[in-house]
Amino acid sequence: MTQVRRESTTVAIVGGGVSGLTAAMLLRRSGVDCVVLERQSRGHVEQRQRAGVVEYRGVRMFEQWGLDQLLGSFPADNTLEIRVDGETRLLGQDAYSKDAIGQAVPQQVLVRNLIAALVADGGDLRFDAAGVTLRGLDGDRPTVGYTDADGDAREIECEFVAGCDGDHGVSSASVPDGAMATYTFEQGVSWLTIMAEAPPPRYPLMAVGRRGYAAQYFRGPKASRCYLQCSPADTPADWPADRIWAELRLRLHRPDLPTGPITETEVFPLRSVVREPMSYGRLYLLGDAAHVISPMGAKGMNLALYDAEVFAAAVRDRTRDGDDSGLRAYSDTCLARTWKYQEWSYWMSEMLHDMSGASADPFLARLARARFQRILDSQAATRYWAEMMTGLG
Ligand code: FAS
Repeated sequence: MTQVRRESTTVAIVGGGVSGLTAAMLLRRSGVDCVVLERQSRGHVEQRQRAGVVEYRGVRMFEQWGLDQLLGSFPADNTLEIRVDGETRLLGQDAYSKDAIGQAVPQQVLVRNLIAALVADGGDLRFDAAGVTLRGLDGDRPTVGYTDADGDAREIECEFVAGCDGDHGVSSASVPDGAMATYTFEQGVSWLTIMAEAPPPRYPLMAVGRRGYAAQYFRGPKASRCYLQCSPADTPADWPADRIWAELRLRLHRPDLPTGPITETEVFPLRSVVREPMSYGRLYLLGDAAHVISPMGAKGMNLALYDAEVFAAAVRDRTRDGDDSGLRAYSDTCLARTWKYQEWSYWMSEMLHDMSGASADPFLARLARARFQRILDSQAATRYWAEMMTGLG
């Protein structure tokens, strides 16, 4: 009979990505015990490249919790360059406020810094945790079972479970049928996503035109994340390096575009998912476990950071003051923000793709250009755009 090692804590966190690690850091800062279970190795999690911008609201959050050193010293993210048929237009977030400046922070760097800070602080992070199972979520003391890196069966009894394990994780799958609604939207557009050891542009760069949408962003002094709108039927094999650079030069209108080794390519369909409510019994879903958003507005990581702060503050108030109002409001609070940014990302994505001919309807293409022109011409529209970019919307 397999011996199960049992223990208990206040919060069991499933998933050691940006939402799980941030929640763990804020909980520890609040004096709340927690254990993080991550199925991948530390090395894998620390090198996985994803998002690249922490919006102003997120920068301010790290400052308020005395953790701003975890953001590193990367450049401010204040201005976006959009090239429309090769013509440059600059959009500044200072249209909303001169001080509300975000920061370019490669997600894997923030993850690495969070792990190092948690370990240094005595945090309980367990990598290579296999076969995680959740039981008793509708009771007062749920348990999380898993097999540790040595192959031993373990069980953690806790007060709350934070499901931070992404869109395909075990947490959302552990919610009984009918207890949660899942809203999905397939945008019908796919992107080739490229990581390259090539110098980034001066400003985050998007380009629209008849060849399709393209973008290039900072991911390090010598690293760029690029996107190329492509056919949903495409695979990375259809995009050898020469073709990628040739297409980027054309769409970004940068004939002198410096190139470099391409380290990663993937074709993914733009899709959005929202799970409602974002909690079930003692299980709370954070980040991509609750919502997936198109990378167009750079809000994926930022929504995950927001959920982590709302959850940590709610658990702190419950364990310290016996006040569970934050936990009861957790789902509504985070869903209100999630839908607001889903709507904004859809608005941006529809506009920029229709300007690039994604919709075969020339009337819609002109509507999209009129919408973009309004952002440039109308102070109110520029201010709305900047407000959403800062995350203060
Ligand atoms: P994560 O997916 O980051 O972390 C979940 C963690 O849970 C993972 O470490 C996983 O290994 C672990 N896990 C899963 N199942 C488990 C189990 N059963 N047991 C234990 N652990 C388990 N957003 C942008 O804004 N801009 C971008 O450019 C951008 N690029 C992206 C590129 C890709 C390929 C992807 C997938 C997402 C991208 N995003 C981007 C969105 C991204 O930033 C997510 O929103 C963000 O990673 C969400 O963070 P988490 O919720 O922590 O989920």
